[in-house]
Amino acid sequence: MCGIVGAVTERPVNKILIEGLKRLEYRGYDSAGVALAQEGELHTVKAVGKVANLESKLELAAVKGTTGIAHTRWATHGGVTEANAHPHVSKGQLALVHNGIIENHSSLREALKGDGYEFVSETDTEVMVHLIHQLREQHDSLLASVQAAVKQFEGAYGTVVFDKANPDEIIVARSGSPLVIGLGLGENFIASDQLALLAVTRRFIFLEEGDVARVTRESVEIYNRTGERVERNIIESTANQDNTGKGEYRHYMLKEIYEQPMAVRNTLEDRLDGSRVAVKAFGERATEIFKDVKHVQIIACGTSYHSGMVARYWLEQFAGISCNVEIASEFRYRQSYVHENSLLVTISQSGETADTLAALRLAKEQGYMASMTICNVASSSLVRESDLAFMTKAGAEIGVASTKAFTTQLVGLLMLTAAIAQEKGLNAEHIVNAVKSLPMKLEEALQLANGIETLAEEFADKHHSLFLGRGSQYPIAMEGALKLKEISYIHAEAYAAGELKHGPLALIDADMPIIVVAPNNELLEKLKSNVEEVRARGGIIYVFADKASHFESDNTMRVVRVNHVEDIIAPVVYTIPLQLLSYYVAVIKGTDVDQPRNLAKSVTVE
Ligand code: HGA
Repeated sequence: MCGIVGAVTERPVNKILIEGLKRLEYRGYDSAGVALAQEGELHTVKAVGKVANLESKLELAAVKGTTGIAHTRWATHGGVTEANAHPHVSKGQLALVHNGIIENHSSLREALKGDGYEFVSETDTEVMVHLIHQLREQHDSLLASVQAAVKQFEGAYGTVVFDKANPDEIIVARSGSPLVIGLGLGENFIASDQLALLAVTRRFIFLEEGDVARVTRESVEIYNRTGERVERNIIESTANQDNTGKGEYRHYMLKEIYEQPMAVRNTLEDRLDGSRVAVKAFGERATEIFKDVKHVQIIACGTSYHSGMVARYWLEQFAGISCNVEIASEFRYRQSYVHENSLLVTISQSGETADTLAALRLAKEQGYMASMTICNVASSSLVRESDLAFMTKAGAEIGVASTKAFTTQLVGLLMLTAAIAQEKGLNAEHIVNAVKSLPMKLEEALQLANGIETLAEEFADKHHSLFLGRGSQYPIAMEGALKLKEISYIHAEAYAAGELKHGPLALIDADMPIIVVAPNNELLEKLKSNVEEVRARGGIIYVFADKASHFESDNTMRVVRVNHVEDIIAPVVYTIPLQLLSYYVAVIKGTDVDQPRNLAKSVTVE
């Protein structure tokens, strides 16, 4: 979500800030801005749209500074306008950027207005800078006024602020939104993600919840939520900064679809030991935890939630263990029942998903036997705060619509199923053997691309669509529908095929394409009956079916034949044609495939 970059150096920071914002830009933003301190003056430059717009304006403005903060915004409060873009300024003195939501902004705003503060934006953020400014008069340092201000903020924030009168220091505070300090030589940096700073440093301090820090060129002082001075570990980053090119591909999303066989191969590497899963891939305590676990509670959002839903079928069938799956934003606000010896599993590409992280923190107080995360970013909050972690090795995913992160999450969940089965003395060899064939099966599925591209033309003028699946393919139908709506803006819903007659059948007509995921398994005959129910009502059907499943193309049905795969890995393989379908429909419709409207990657607000 919002990207933050800050720098306190002896050299001009413009390039560092813009370069940092660009590294985060792929996640999808709506506006951007910088504030620079130069010879006692505070300069802010803002622009709606891409970072390149800000870059041009900044060049024209010809302002420079050796201390500066910058921000890319994904609006939560207030429209996409220059006035609402960050940084926000108080009395021409303090400049502040913020990631998160201040929930009590209305009451703070009223009080501050009463005290004579003038508001120029509709954002929740603006109250922060005015309150810090007001408290500055009662405290002897900016640090102390930020420490006092955060006590009044309800909600979530990663925030960075400086005073033009003392540009040698930047104050940062974190609660609910990530912030990292990058350490240089005689210069220091701040960002919402280490990716923004890889061009300037590899040494990072990840702030913890409630931390407030004072960052100068020479020093970093960190105070915890009770105001005590604390030391935090310095982490040497191994993150890769140069996999951001599109190569021969027209879009990142297409590149990432094609990277899936490799991403799965990387995710499996060193994690298998003959026909067993190497349980240590989950962490030191995995064997002990998996032996005792009696229930798995999965928590996730969006695409990750769909991978969790597939895992429920796997865990109950192959590991003989009960499993619930819940959307994080629901789980965190209800009183749920904690089963005996229950393992909490969170799933998130970025490891910073605000709702999922909040759910993990809540669950820690509720008596789960242990927590585990399936995640793609080793330095993320979810990984740091969980007892166990299985790292997917998808590599950087740039397209906002998730592809390779999803399929590698599925691999992680298959490995979890096998590992728990193994530790409970069940035979998991068939799972491991099937998993080993996945990269090849994914390569085969990618060969369907040309046929799907042609098929996609029939969707270009459609406004609604329905995806159907049964069993573990039902969540794959949900993921297919999500992908289509995310990038082509066609309304898409998914149903378990058996549910059709309970309502959605009323929607069927020739303008509503029905996409069916039909591997050759014991549910195929049931699924065929559901397909006939649609045909009888004039629906046009697009079936992704096993070669041996005897669906035939005719004027009401288009069949895409998928090579036979073992049922256990079929959800992973059938994901590929659905991703390709969404991609080609979006290309035909001319949408912004990699940065679809209104969406952002790494969802750090709730
Ligand atoms: N609430 C602030 C910041 C939004 C944000 O963090 N997005 O990721 C605003 O709307 O400006």
